[in-house]
Amino acid sequence: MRRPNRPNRPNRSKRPSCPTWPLRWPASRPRLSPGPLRVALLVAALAALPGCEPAPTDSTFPDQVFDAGATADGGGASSDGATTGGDPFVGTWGLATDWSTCVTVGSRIETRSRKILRVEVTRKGNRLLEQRQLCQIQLTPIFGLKTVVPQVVVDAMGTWQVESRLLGEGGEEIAYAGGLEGQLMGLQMANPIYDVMPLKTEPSDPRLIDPENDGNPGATFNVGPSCKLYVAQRETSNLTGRVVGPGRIEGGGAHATEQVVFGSSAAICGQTFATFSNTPHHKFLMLKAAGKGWDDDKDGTVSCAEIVKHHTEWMTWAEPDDKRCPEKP
Ligand SMILES: [Ca+2]
Ligand SMILES: [Ca+2]
Repeated sequence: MRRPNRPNRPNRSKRPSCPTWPLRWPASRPRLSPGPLRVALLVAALAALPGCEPAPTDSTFPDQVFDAGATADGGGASSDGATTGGDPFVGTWGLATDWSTCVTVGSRIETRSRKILRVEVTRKGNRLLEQRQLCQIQLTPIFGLKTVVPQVVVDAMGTWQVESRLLGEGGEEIAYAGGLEGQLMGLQMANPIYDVMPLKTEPSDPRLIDPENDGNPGATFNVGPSCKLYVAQRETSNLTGRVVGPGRIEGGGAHATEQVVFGSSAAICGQTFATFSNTPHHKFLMLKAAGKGWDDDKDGTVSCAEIVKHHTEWMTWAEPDDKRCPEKP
């Protein structure tokens, strides 16, 4: 079933170019087979220095609104804005995803992508209608050098919708089948999951955006202490797991990254290397916010910042271990 979601028009008072994230529901099977994934990284064994990270700015993009007539539960609001006494799945959740990628640079090494998201869940039957927002992303260093995605790039992603399923509710175990999603950095697409990526040779592709307004096509990532990389990136993924307790879902998933590099401030960080998504070693944890004491400012809602601040209380990231990267994918 195709259920196009029409986002509100973005407020264009700040910047002329804004992604709109009209996420359409899949009409055909997803293509997650990644083929030769490539990721750009700095390989020179330079001394590792802290990467810079611009201060966060407000998102210019509006929230999307579900049009499916989803119902909130009938419970009352608790002090932290999460519902109580109603549907155990409805309300605000924190989601931490920990993706494993193997990079071939001579030998294979593992790098991990650690993301913290805020998820607002409503429900219709066994469908969980999730509005997701990326709050923070951290990439583990490669050869001591870290790629930093500036917060302004993260904030420009706005929110998007994912439709997940609960399987076997009422039985002894409930499986969680997370919906397919496409997370875009440095570009917008009519269909973030299925549209073809821009070409490296077409930096004037109108779908590219410039979140940090630096005049370079797409998003600018900081690599190491001083190198800047100009990219458009899509991550396609879905989570698969199980409900392991009240308000707690754990598991792994499928994940693929497509990255188009338009240029770099120095040739040394514009090189690309073969990568593959290390499926057996992905993991995620999704935890409902109700009753956790995350609402530090007592405003009745749990914000991205509050989820980020408290995530270390419940999420343990896997440390990179090259032994997780097999000899052959
Ligand atoms: Ca840019
Ligand atoms: Ca709050």
